[in-house]
Amino acid sequence: MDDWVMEQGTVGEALARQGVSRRSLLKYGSYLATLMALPPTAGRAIAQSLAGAKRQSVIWLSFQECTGCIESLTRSFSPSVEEMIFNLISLDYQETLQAAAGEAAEKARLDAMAANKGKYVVVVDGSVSTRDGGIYSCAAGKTNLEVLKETAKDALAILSVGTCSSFGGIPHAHPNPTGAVPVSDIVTDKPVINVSGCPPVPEVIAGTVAYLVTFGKLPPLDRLGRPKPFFGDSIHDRCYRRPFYDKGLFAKSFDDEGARNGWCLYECGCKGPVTYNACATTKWNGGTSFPIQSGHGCLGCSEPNFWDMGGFYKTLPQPTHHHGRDIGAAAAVGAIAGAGTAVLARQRRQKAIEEEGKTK
Ligand code: FSX
Repeated sequence: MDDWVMEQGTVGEALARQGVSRRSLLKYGSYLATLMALPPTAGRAIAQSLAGAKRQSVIWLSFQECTGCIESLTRSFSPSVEEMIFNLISLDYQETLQAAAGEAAEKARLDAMAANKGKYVVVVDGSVSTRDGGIYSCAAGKTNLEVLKETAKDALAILSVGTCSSFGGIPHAHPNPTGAVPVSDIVTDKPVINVSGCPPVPEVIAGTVAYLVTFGKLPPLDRLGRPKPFFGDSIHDRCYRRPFYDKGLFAKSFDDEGARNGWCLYECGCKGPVTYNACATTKWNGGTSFPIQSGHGCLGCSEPNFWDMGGFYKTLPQPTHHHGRDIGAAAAVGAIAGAGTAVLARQRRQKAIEEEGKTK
C-alpha cells in the first residue's frame, strides 16, 4: 500500500472510527452524483471510491477577505464541515478554526508542508495584496504574498475559494487600494481551481473537495478555471422564473404586479443570464431558497469584476464590442439574444392585449 495512504488513513477508516455508517456514505455519494448531474448509479461508485481514498492534507490560507467563505462552508448542508474536516480531509492549518495560535500555528503550517511535500492542497480564501510589496495584509510578520509563494511551492494544487481569491473580488474593486490580485496571478506553475461566489455555495466548496478526494484528479474546468460540474449552467439556465422570461413577462420594479406575480427579474437588473453558479439548483441554507426565489435579482457575485460591472439594478446592456470582456462574451450575447426574443414576445403579447381591447 502507498505509504501516503498508510500515514493519512483512508476516508472509510476515518468514517468507521467515528461510527459513520456505510449507508450514510452511500447517501452522500448519491447526493454528490445528483449535484454533479451524474446518473444516479454513479452514487455507489463515488461512495466506494471515497471510502478507499486517502485523506487529503489541506493547508488553508486566509488573505484579504471578510470570512464569509469559511462562514459559508461551516453552514454546508452535506457534508457538514465537521465531516469535511475529520473525514474527507486532514485540515492541517486553518487560522479561523484551528486551536493553535501564534508560533504554534505557523509551526503547524510548516510541519504539514514538510510532511506532505508535493502532496498537499492549498485552499486560499481572499485576494492577495501586491502594492508596496504586499504590506497591506500580513500575518505572523509575513505578507500574504510571501506566505502564498512559500506554501504553494510544494503543493499539489491550489483551490481558490471565493470570488476574492478566484478573481480579486471586492478588495480588487475600484480603486483597488491594496493592489489586490487573484491567486492565479501569483501561482502560475500549479493547477488553480476557482470556486467563485461571494460567498461561494457551501455545497460547491465541499463538493469540489469531495471530487478531488474521490477521483484523485482535478475536475474539468471552464474557461475561468471553475469546476464544470458545479459551474456548467448559468443561473438563468436553471432558474424557476425562466418560463416567465421566455414568455416576455417581466417585473419592472420590486413592488409592481409583475413582482407580486413572481415574473422574471431581468428588467430589475438580474445578472442570472451571465452568471455561472449552482445557486438555482443547490439553493442556500440546506436547499431553502436563493436570492431570486426571495424576490431579488442575482448580483453575479461568482463572475469577475461583479462589483464594478455597472449597477446591480441596471438591466443588462445591449451588446457592444466591449461588452462581455469580463462577464463572458458568449454568455452575454446569448443572454441578449434571448432577451431580444423575450422582448419580441412581450411586444406581441402587448399587441394581442390591445387588439383584444379593441374588439370588446
Ligand atoms: Fe471574498 Fe471570502 Fe466575498 Fe467574503 O473568504 S468572496 S468578500 S464572502 O469572505 O473572500
